[in-house]
Amino acid sequence: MDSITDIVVAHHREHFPKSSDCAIFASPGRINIIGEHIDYNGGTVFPAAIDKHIYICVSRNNDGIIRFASSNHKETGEVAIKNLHTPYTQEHALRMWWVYPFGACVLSNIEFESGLDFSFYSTLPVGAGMSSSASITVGTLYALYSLYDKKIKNTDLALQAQRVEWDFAGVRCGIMDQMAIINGKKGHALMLNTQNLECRLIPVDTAAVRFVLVNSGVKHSLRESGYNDRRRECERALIMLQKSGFSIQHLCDCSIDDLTTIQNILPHTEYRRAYHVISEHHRVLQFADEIQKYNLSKAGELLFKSHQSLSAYYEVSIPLIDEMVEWASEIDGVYGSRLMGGGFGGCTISMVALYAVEHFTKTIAQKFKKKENRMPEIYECTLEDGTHRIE
Ligand code: GAF
Repeated sequence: MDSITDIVVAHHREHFPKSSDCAIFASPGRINIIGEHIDYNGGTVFPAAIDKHIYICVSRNNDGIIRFASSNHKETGEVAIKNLHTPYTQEHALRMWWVYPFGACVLSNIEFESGLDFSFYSTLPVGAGMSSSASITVGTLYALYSLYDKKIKNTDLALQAQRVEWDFAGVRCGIMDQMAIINGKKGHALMLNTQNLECRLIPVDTAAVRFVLVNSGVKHSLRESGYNDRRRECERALIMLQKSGFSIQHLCDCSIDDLTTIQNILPHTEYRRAYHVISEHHRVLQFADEIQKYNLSKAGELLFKSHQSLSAYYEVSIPLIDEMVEWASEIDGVYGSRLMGGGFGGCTISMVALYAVEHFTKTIAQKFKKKENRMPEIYECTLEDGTHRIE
């Protein structure tokens, strides 16, 4: 069987037959075990990099052009280096899949002395909530800095990748995905404080549990979903609380005990959003505690609670995902399950005892097929290293 490097190079040569001296990088997707929609509210989150990747192959050309090709898209992209910073090019790129690597080339501020041919070969599903956009952006930046021999701290690279989402894709995402993708470590999750960007690596006992994702098949795109709306609602809630005397900088600075007072201050919608954010932050800290004490059942319960809150208070779930979580809760050996990522579609994440993974997969697939008349994609994930060079 061909190695992944052979496959990636063959794919590159299909698009760029004259290429030589390819450099290859692997950029993982991420799961978020718990801590949803709190990375832009000053919360601590609990994500991990996984074993599904976007492989980035890059070679130099003498044409003064940067080209992009992908195993996921038929159309390719190209931009002359001299036009990289022109508003017209940026406007055009906005509508293309390659807006992310293009934005990375622009924001890296590298002075390109030759053209580059990029190809992306993906084992990471797009639009399933595993953060393919952060993976391709972080991966492209990493490849650029590596090729040009420039040093950059992981945190600065993650912030630059976040900027690409904000300025080029128009999504005001938090920093969780980029930080998880660049800082991931095999067998570990990250406890990431999104206020000071400190990361603690927490070992996860992979001999006892697996994280299994079930894709609802309902395409989630942060560009089109209510993600920015939720962010605005949280900002409004924060300003209202500050005006009524709370000396806080982020919603997550409130404690769970503040919720009673907050209910009397905020209007209905803003209260519900704040309720989710503040209670979710509390759950992350409890989860970290329980998982380190190997209290898997207690840790798992927090995942179910997280889902209830995402569905009822943050209103980012959809009926199919609510049902998928319900099915998971009825299966023996499932510690917890919830919607993962931005929401409005995408995946569920379930924490499943190792012995029960096969049974879980079969049962969920049957129920899903019966309901939707199609088979779901199911991904068992291991926790892996962050973006790195493989050749
Ligand atoms: C998406 C965003 F990109 C993250 O920053 C985060 O807010 C997540 O949705 C929700 O927790 O993945």
